[in-house]
Amino acid sequence: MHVLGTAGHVDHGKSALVRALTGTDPDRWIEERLRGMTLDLGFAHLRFPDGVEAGIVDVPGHERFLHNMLAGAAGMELLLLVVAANEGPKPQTAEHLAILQYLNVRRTIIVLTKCDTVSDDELAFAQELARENVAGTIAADAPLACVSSVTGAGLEHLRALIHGELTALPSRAPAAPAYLPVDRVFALAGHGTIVTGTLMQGRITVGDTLALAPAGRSVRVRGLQVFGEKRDAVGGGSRVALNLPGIERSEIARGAVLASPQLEMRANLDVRFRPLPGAVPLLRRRTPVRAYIGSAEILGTLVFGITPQEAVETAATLFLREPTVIVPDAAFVVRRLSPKTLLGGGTIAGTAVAEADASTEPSEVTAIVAALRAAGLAGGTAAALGAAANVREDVAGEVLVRLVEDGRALLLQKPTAYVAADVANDVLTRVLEHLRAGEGASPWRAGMTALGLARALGIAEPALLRIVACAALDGRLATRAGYYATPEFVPALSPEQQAFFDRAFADAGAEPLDTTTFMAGMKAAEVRGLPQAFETLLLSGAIVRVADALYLGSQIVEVKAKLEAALRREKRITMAGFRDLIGTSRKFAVPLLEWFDAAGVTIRSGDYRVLRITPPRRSA
Ligand SMILES: Nc1nc2c(ncn2[C@@H]2O[C@H](COP(=O)(O)OP(=O)(O)OP(=O)(O)O)[C@@H](O)[C@H]2O)c(=O)[nH]1
Ligand SMILES: [Mg+2]
Repeated sequence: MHVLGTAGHVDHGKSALVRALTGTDPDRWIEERLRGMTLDLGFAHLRFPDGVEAGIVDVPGHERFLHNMLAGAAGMELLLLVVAANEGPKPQTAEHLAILQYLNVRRTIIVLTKCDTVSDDELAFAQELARENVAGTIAADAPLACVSSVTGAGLEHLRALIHGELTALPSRAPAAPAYLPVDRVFALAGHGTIVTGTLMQGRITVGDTLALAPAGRSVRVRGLQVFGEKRDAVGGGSRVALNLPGIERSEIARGAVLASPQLEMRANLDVRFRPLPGAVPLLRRRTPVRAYIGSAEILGTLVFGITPQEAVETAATLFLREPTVIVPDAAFVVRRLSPKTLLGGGTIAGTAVAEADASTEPSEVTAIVAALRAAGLAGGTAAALGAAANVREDVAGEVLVRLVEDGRALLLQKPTAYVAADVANDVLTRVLEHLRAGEGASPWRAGMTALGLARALGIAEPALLRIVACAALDGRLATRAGYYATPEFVPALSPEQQAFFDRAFADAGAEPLDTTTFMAGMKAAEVRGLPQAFETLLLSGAIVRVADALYLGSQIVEVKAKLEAALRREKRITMAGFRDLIGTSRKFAVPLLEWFDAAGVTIRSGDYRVLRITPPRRSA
């Protein structure tokens, strides 16, 4: 479905035209009918016999109500630019056009109204005038219809034009997250709070949970209606009424947004801004503005790096006083605080705009790939990448799973995030190069820690850690006790290092080495890389540290074998029994048995140790 909107100067016959086309008077308020003037947005339903339909948003033409016009303007895709044939284009004809050029209008039809009040010559002149006035605007090449809402003349021709344009409009991104700016809120006795708006993109189904901005709470959709008809689900471009239980009328107002929870609220926005030519002299480096986004008017400040001197697109930041939910590439318009002069508008920079390349992939895949690249090493969840790519979370999830299967994305853990494979691979290539260089220079080292690698490569440790952990899982890196190495790497001690350790243990004989004395000896020895080599021996189990004592791995294996044999024989053993069994002193026996307890070999039971029957813990 699509939304058709009116625009044009006050009293030019917009509402009368809507009534003539649909039978519905868009002027809902008694005050409007009494004054014969539209004050706020009006709505109507246009339906053709073949089922083609559209929602109509009728706007006020009076400049005092421009804020209301702005609240309804963002939803329009097909514009009826209304010009009274007897008056010709007037200030708000131009102002409405200026606003709508920044928004989402795709097609325009120029409608000359009140044709019954002018002569043929005057009508021909009015057509010429209208054409001249829209030159260079979004209405430049628009078809033109002359109608009278009073006599009905020309209405059939206009209907045919509208029908043609509606059927030619592309459907509104169904795979995008739901985004509905609220334009009306009211309470209905027995039903609670009802809100209406134009569903700009995505789908809403009864029972959905949506996030309400700026309130920052979630709401459940109890019921849906499109122009008085109950629906189970609605798609983009529909005029929707939602029944929201548990929300007070006072908690929600025009300008609020109901959106898929994956879309986040933001208050600082990078924008591409194009000023109106006349507004250029009004711009300052920091310009206070009223920003119009969706149906909202939010006060904020537009900040330029370089203040524009011409009416060309420039990058800027829009700081909003209140956050709102935004979809990528959302359109906005800004006015001056006071007087409320229209300054210009543009789009809010999406995180990822897929390049329009010749790729044959579905647009959501290209958009997600672009979002992945933009997210860099930190990557993102399906929800976040989907939000950046303007793709619904579940669709984004499916696309990402396929990208992982195709090797184009990696799924990292803690926290879960998808990262572009080429981004991760670049890092991994650098990691492997760095490791290989280190392994060549100091082959006695067990490897490098993630922190060491992160510092050496100038990459944040959390991001790097998740990449190397993922590479370790699929075997592209080896890891042991927090050290990373190339998969084929086996550490090797230098002959001097090997000699040092051999001598130390040979000197000690059957006794274990005292750690403190050993460390001091290592320091004094002046053999290069000894502490790292020692670490490597500890990691490989060639040396085992038990409390303050150092054993050779082979010694521990021997003691363990004796202990297990004795326990199988005797079922249990005391500390004294163990001491005698291995012929050592109590000083070494106590920590050794505790070490075997911790290693899952033995278990303590009163004064005795018994064999642990449950499968041993991995720490052995
Ligand atoms: N003769 C004639 N009068 C018309 C026609 N269309 C509108 N009018 C009259 O023009 C006046 C203004 O019409 P509206 O439809 O209220 O104008 P509008 O553009 O909606 O005005 P605002 O919403 O206040 O900007 C009314 O008195 C209508 O009856 C038409 O085609 N022919
Ligand atoms: Mg009106």
